[in-house]
Amino acid sequence: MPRFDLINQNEEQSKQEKWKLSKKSSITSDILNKKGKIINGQVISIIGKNYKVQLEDNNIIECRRAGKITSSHNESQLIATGDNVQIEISEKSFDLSTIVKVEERITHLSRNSIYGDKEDIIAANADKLLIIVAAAEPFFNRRLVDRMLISADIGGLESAICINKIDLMPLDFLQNEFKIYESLGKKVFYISVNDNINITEIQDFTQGNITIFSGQSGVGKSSLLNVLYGEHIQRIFQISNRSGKGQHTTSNATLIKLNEKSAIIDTPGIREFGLWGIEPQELALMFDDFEGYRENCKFIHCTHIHEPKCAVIEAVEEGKIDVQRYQSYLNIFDSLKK
Ligand SMILES: Nc1nc2c(ncn2[C@@H]2O[C@H](COP(=O)(O)OP(=O)(O)O)[C@@H](O)[C@H]2O)c(=O)[nH]1
Ligand SMILES: [Mg+2]
Ligand SMILES: [Zn+2]
Repeated sequence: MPRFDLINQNEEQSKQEKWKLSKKSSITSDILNKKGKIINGQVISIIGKNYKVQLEDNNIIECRRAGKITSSHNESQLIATGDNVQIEISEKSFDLSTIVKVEERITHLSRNSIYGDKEDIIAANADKLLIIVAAAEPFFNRRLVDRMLISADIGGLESAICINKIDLMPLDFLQNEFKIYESLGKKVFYISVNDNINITEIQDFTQGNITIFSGQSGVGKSSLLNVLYGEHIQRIFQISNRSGKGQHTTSNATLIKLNEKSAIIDTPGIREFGLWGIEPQELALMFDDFEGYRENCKFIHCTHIHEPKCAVIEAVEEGKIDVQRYQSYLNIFDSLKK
């Protein structure tokens, strides 16, 4: 199977080695000339109060935020994985370098924090969200898929669905379950990591952009990343996960740069996905399949839940709107009221 160009990552590691050495010896690299200067980078992971930042030259440094920081984001969501930042390289030691500015986010994937009613930015500045589910073990949860699709729309991300473990279920059953998403213009990939089916489609999808991989635990996310990008990257994951253990992190998404243009953002297994950034009365507008009906309800402020002469409910009853999509609507509407 063809692999992504991992040379950068290798280079980066050896650069880091050199760099460590440079603290002890007189070996110099480009970065050494940058002490005291401001340079651009991207946050690749957050470990407690520390941020791993990949600099323009691909060096990775671990740093803290400056006491005074320029940003348009609020305090609780000041810095997220994927953020483009400016770093002031410390005169004394690279580890004392600080983030002095966070650039405006182009896109974001966020949810309602599991720690209370606030926004949890999972990742910033990705292009795409790949929602990974399993045909079985665990059986896919379409409620979760619908939530994630909406979250991608809110945050400005292109989204697609990847169904793994198709070796465990009849394909026509799966296609029947997911054809609604194809009719909504979403790409739906049917893959099996175990049987090596359609893996290259995922590779093509991720090529040339930043893609967030997200899904419940057990769906085969690690297996997929492993066949796609090799054990090499897996190792990087494990290292960054290990160092993050036992620390309180609001987001431990990890950005892995594959080449100049492509990166993957790996996210921890998702159990719940509360939506953030949407009001209950806006929700129906996020369901493209309700279009053509939601405008025709008797009441202008129809919530499509209990009102008489609701064109959406009628369409559900007539089988014109997928009943499971409507269930997701009810389910999300209810969660947004709280
Ligand atoms: N039958 C089947 N099992 C798979 C497939 N892909 C992964 N698995 C298995 O699913 C389990 C969970 O996989 P893992 O990659 O750890 O899932 P993650 O929690 O999403 O990272 C492992 O036992 C894998 O061997 C597949 O295509 N078919
Ligand atoms: Mg895993
Ligand atoms: Zn209605």
